[in-house]
Amino acid sequence: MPAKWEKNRNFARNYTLYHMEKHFKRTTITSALPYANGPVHIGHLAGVYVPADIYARYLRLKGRECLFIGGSDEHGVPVTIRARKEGITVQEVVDRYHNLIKDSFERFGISFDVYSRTTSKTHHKLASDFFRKLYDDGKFIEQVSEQFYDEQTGHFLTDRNIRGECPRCHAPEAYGDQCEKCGATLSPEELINPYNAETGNPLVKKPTKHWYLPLDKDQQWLEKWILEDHKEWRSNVYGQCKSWLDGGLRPRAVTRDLDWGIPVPIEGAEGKVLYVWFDAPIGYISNTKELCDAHPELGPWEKWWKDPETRLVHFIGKDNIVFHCIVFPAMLKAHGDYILPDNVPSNEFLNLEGNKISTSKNYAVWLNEYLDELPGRQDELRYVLTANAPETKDNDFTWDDFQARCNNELVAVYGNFVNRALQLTQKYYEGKVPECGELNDYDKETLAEFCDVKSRLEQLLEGFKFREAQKEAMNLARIGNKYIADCEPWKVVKTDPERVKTIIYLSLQITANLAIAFEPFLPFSSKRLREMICLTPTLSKGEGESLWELLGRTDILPAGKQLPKPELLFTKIEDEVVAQQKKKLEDTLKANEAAAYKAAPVKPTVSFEDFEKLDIRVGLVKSCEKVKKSKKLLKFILDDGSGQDRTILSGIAQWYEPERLVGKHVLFIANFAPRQMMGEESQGMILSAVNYNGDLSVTTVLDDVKGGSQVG
Ligand code: B3M
Ligand code: ZN
Repeated sequence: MPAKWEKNRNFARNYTLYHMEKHFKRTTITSALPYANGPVHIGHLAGVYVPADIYARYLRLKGRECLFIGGSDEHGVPVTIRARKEGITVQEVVDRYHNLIKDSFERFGISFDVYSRTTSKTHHKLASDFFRKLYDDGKFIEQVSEQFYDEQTGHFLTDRNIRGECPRCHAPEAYGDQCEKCGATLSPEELINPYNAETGNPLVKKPTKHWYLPLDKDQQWLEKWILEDHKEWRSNVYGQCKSWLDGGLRPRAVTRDLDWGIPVPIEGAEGKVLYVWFDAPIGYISNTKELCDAHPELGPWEKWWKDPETRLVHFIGKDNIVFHCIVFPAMLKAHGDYILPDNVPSNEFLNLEGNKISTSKNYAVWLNEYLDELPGRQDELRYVLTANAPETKDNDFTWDDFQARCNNELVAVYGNFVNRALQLTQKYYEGKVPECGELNDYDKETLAEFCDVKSRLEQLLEGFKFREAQKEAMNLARIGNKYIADCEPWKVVKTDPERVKTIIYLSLQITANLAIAFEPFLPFSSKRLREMICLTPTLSKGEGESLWELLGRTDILPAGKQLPKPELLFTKIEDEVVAQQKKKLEDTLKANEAAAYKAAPVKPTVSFEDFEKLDIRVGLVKSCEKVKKSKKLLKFILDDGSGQDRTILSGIAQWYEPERLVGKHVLFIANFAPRQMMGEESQGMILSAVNYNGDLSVTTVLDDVKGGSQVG
């Protein structure tokens, strides 16, 4: 084995051993609790759930003790907004979306050990007790402050419900916490002319009492804990934390004036609830408790949250960094007994066809719709989302890229190699794994290329570099493809059949390696492939050895093993599918544009006399054709009732095939000063309506009238 590989292997082993096995016995993996105010979309998947699932599957494959905790976030303002929009109760909203989200995660193979919800009894009690303990221990400060209040509805407003002009870019409808136009983080005080986002009512300030977590007191230990002890965190996470810390932490309110949420469990707090960002992360703990209570074999829930030998890892999106790295750790520390996160791998955002994904604007690829419209294609989406994961910067999902990656990588590289290896096994050996002969130099070279795949994958996965890790797995298929193409067994079989046995034997071993290597990333196809090569965990050699341990070996499938008839692992994504999906998004954009359209302000008043100066008439289109050398102009010949043809040129070629207009009645200005255009005289102007998006639509009359009729 080349020395270079040996070094890599040792490094990876040491790293793994050092970080995982020495320090931690088990891992609690959490993934951000999605708001139950809409279905989950590919942005959520790429940012949080796919990487978290890869990690959980990997740890399980390695036989490591871990729990993967998920659930819906059912409090907060977004669900209440949705309820008002849809005209149903908040409970109905959260029931609907919780079930939809849970079901689609399951269908997509996100392998949560538990997926519960923050409206559960367990959670209400735990979150309430958590707050009460901090309160009893004097960890909060009480403060009366002036908050925005809508006198007409009698409600205090949360940041998200306040809108107004952005002080930075002057967009008219910035939110109280953020401007979607320029991305600035805002506080409602900064907005110019704040108003209630839903009623449009202007707001006044009114005093109200709330409980605050005095984060300023946590500044010091947080600085040490993050900036010194966790330099290994991703640079985007570390950087955001540093800028929060550099800016100096301030007390944060953990209660709100709202009627939806967990009531603040102290006297004198009627009408107030826990702030959603106070209760939601506690949801991770509640959901773990629910799971462990139902499965005593997992041990008491405290083992997963309070034992220093447990490693806590939060998978989140970048807008959640401050809550998971600063606020929640401060809460856990204030409570005492709890462990703190060891890592918080957060991704950046995924855009869609160059635009921002938006739940409120319905612009997304929704997981439930994807599953319905592209059935059985879970791994294709998982593959593309990981290949394109926004790990270090925002990334773009496009359907063309989706198709290209599926067809050129999954089908043409991975699927093709596996299919060749399995088909040749059927063809030459009736599906039996052949004996391996003596290896030649090329065989050895090929083996050397992947003998360290396990340590390379481990190193990348332990470092949360899922994109690179998946590439590594795909590289194995490239090695296999090249090997089989270079060895040309279909030719060699005529001259040296013994040699072919070795080629196929090794190809099958690479196939087995692929099934294992892709297992965390593409669980559906890995399972199918394992069935095709009869590779079940029971086949692994040695007691208690996990499937993962076989990775990199070349004796996984024993000679003589009978394999069933193979089927294709992947099939192409057809052009129609892509076209349909693209059209759907374009339609949404159009609908949003139309919905956002506001008619231009009305021009200054004109007198009847002024109006009468215009001679608007109906013309019957006798002929219509494109003007040569012009992309814009159509040339009309009109019957204007005068007995003579009238020629008018109009810039609407982009919107009409000329034939469509022949025989139609159009409105035109008859006394418009004649103009020379492209060497022709245009005698008037045809009237068109300008749609919200700039499209032109020619005006006409409802009934048949004679050419030359006046309009007025
Ligand atoms: N529901 C925010 C979000 O979906 C929030 C995450 C909670 S994690 C405790 O962006
Ligand atoms: Zn702005």
